[in-house]
Amino acid sequence: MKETMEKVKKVHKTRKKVEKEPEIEQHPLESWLRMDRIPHIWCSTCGIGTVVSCFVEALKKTGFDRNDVCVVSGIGCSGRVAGYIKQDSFHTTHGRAVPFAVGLKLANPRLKVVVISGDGDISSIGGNHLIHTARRNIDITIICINNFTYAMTGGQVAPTTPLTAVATTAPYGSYENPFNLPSLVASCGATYVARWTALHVRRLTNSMTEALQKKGFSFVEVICPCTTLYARKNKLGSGLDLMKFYHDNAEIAHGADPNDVDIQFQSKIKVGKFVDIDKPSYLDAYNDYLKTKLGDKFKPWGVDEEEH
Ligand SMILES: Cc1ncc(C[n+]2csc(CCOP(=O)(O)OP(=O)(O)O)c2C)c(N)n1
Ligand code: SF4
Repeated sequence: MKETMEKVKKVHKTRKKVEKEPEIEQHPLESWLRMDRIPHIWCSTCGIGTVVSCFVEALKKTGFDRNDVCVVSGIGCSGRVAGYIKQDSFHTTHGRAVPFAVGLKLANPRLKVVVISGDGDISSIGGNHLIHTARRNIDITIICINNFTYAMTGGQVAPTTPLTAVATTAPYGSYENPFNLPSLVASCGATYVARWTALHVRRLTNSMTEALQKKGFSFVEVICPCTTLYARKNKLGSGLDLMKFYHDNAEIAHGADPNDVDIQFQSKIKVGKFVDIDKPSYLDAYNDYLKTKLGDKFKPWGVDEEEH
C-alpha cells in the first residue's frame, strides 16, 4: 500500500511539473496594443491585423510622441482597429470617423490624427465627409481598408465592390460602377495618395510613414479583400490564395495618374504612390488669409507662439 501511495505521489509531482504554465514570450507589438482586448474579433487570414502591425511599425518609424497621436475608427470589421491600438483612440459611429477626426485636429492642431476604417465607412455613408476633408486639405491621415464589401453586416455590395463580383445583395454579380478611391480623393485635392495591398507589408509601412509625416490630407488605400465573405462568395480561395493573386497581379506604378488605377474584378491592379504634392493645409490657409484681412487683431490658431 505504502509503495503504491509513493508511486501516486510521484506521478502527481511530474504532472504538476508538466502542467506548469509555460513562459509566454511577449509579442513585439504588445506595448502598442490593448492586450486586455485580445483575442481580437477578426477571422484568421483576414488582412486587417497586417494593416495594424504595419501602422504600428510606421508610427514607430516616425518617432512621434505617442501622446500626440490619436486613432479614430468608425463601425465595421476595420472599424475595430481603434479599439485594439493602445493610443488615444476613438471608436465612433458608422461613417463619422472622418468628421470626428477633423474635430480633434481643429480643436488641438498639435495632434497627429489618423483615421483607420473601412471602405464602406469612409467612402459610402461617410463619403461626403471624405470629399470635403480632402477638398479643405485638412491635415489628417486616412488609412482606408478596402475589403470590397460591407463585411461586418454580412457581405453586401459596397461602393468599392468590383463590377461582376458576387455579394449577398448581388447574387448574380454587381452591376454598379465602383469608386476608384485614389482618383476620388486626388480629384478633391488630397496632397498624398497611395495604394498597397496587405501583401506589401514593407512598402505599405513606408507609405504609412510618409503619409503620417505629410502636412495636409493624406490617404492610403489598403486592398485587403474580406476572406470570409467576399473571397468565399467569389470562390477566390483562402487568404493565402489572395496573397498569391496580389503577388502575381499587383503592378507598382508610382506616379500613375489616379484616374488610371481603377480596379477590375480579379485583374491586374496598380499600386504605389500616386500623389505627393505640397499646398497649404486648411489651418495654414485660415491663418494666412485672416491675417491679411484682420492684421494684428487676428490671433492665429494652432501656431506656436515663437512662429508668429
Ligand atoms: C448609421 C449606421 N448605418 C448602418 C450601420 C450598419 N453597419 C455596420 S458596419 C456597416 C458596414 C461596414 O462596412 P465597412 O465600413 O466597409 O467595414 P468592414 O466591416 O467591411 O470592414 C454597416 C452598414 C450602422 N452601424 N450605423
Ligand atoms: S468578416 Fe471579412 S473583413 Fe471581417 S474580420 Fe472576417 S475576413 Fe476580415
